Formats: sequence, structure tokens, C-alpha cells
Amino acid sequence: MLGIDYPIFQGAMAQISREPLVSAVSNAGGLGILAAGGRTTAEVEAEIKLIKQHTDKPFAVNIMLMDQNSEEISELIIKHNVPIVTTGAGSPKRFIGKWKAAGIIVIPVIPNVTIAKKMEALGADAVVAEGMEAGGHIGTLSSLPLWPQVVDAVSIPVIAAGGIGDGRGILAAFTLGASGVQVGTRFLLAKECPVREKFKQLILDANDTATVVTGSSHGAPVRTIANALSVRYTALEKQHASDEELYEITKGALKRAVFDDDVISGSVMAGEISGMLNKEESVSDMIKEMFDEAELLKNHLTHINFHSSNKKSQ
Ligand code: TUI
Repeated sequence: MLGIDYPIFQGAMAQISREPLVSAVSNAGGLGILAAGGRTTAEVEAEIKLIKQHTDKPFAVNIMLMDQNSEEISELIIKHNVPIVTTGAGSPKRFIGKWKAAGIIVIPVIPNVTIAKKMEALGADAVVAEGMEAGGHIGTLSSLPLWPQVVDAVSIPVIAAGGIGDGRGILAAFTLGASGVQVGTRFLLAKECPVREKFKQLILDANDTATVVTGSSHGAPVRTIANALSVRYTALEKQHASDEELYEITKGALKRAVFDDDVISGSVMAGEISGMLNKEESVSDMIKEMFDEAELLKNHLTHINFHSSNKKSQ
């Protein structure tokens, strides 16, 4: 359906998923996705042109629907014949008609069954079902119960996201009925990923409990690596601080972490799988390693006999 070699999307990470990460993933046979979130329309246009210079393989643009310029970005996608669009943090209802008319494949990211069904009814070609193990802005359901419930509820393909970082995760997702996977956090450790060294080091150093969710009291939960910013934010939430006070400390926080090496008062968005990730490598090595592992594991699983323990006890 998408013309890619491996059934893997590189999750759109705001500020981070840009050239060269996007073209590296597409050139390696996955689907590179440019994150338009938090960027000006002119910047996104320049990135699309740059990606086209670096790859002739399919790539996608992700629209963060809470952004002010999402209407402009929606037009840009048509203007530049971007073949695939993914959406996050809202409903793409107002754009789907014109994208479909232009022959664009539309794949919304969704956090639950109700929204998945709504997207299917609107004409979405597939959905990315993202569990709250993921980094960044999240829903409330975990991947293990979310994926099969979405698979059962819709007839379009489901791409599993949230908590996948190796071949075991890929096989688990396919076992639960997914047709593909979306991986974000592991790509933070790609050599081609433009985040600064301290950000990468925080992911390398993270253990299983290193991430925290803030913002739930305001209906906008975000998962990050715990740091001074998250501690401060949580304390303010407990004191029922105003939206203005909370906004004041998070303003520009993602850019501070990604580009200024400020991982203390910056927002280090990353998923729960951070604790398992321990090496920096090229995008192509990463993708090959994950699918080699999934293939090996798939063959190994055929040797398991789930009935053998019953037989022994009879
Ligand atoms: O969008 C994401 N993850 C993100 S966006 C982002 S940018 C950001 N920057 C600064 C502060 C906060 C965020 C970082 N991470 N994931 C996809 C996703 N979409 N998760 C949840 C949803 C979602 C939620 C509600 C999708 C649809 C929806 O409602 C649709 C409807 O019909 O109401």
C-alpha cells in the first residue's frame, strides 16, 4: 500500500524528525515522517524540498493538529505531492476530503477505539494506534489492550505504536494483529538523528522508570524523561497553578532540550522503552537489526508447544 520495504514508520517527533533522519529512514526501506509540529510553514516547505533531494523513496508529513498553521501545512502537502500524511493530537476531519481528492494516503494517529472508528468512517486509509507507553502527547490506554481492540474494531490496517524498541516488540505487535509498527524513541539514538548529545545520553542512561507523565490535570498528558522541569510542573499541578504559570515553564522547553543541550529545564520527550535502549547506531543498522530479530524470534516461537505442560500432568 505504501511502497516501503519494511513495515516500519519512524514516529514523528516534534522538532526532531526532520532531514536527515526522515530521508535516512526512507532510504533504509522504512517510512520516514517529517514532523511539522511547532515549525513555521516556510520551514516545513524547505524541509519537504530537502527530503526530496535526499530520497526518491516514499516519505510522509505529520501534522500536529493543535498547531495554528495546520491549515497551511495541509495545503503544502497537496502542493508538493507528498504521498502520505499522518496526523496527531486531534481530528483531521476538516482536511481529509481534500487530501483524498488529491490521492494522498491519510493515516491518523489515534489513542482509542472510539476515535479509530471515527477516522475509518471519515475515510482514513489506516490508523496508527498509539499506546500511552509512547513519548510526547499521549492518550490513556496501554499498547497491549489498545492494539487488539482497535484491530477488532476497524477493517483498515492498524499500525502499532507505543513501547516498541526491538524485534520482540515488533513480533508482539504483529501477534496482536498489527500490519506494521511505528517506532519513535529508538530513532532518537540514530546517528542521523539531530538531537544534541546530552539528550541522547539521557536516553542511554534511562532505566525502566525514568519517564513520567505530566499535564494530565489539564487534559493534555505528555510523557518525558523525569528532570527538574517535570518535578516543577508536577508540583505546580498539585498546587492547581494557572494555565499561564504552567505555560511559562514549558514555553520553548522542547527546543531547549533538543538544540540547547538543556536537559534540566528542557522537555525531553521519550517513551517508556528508553530504559532498554543502550546504543547509538545508523538508521539502516537499527532497522535491519530489529527485523532480523523479529524473524528469528518468529521461527523460535514455532517450537513452543503450549499444550505440553497439560500432557505431563495428565
Ligand atoms: O501527537 C502525538 N504526540 C505528540 S504531539 C507532540 S508536540 C507537543 N509539543 C509540546 C507540548 C505538547 C505536545 C508531542 N507528542 N501523538 C499522537 C496522538 N494523537 N496521541 C493522542 C492523539 C489524539 C488525541 C485525540 C488523536 C486524536 C484525538 O482526538 C480526535 C478526536 O476526534 O477528538
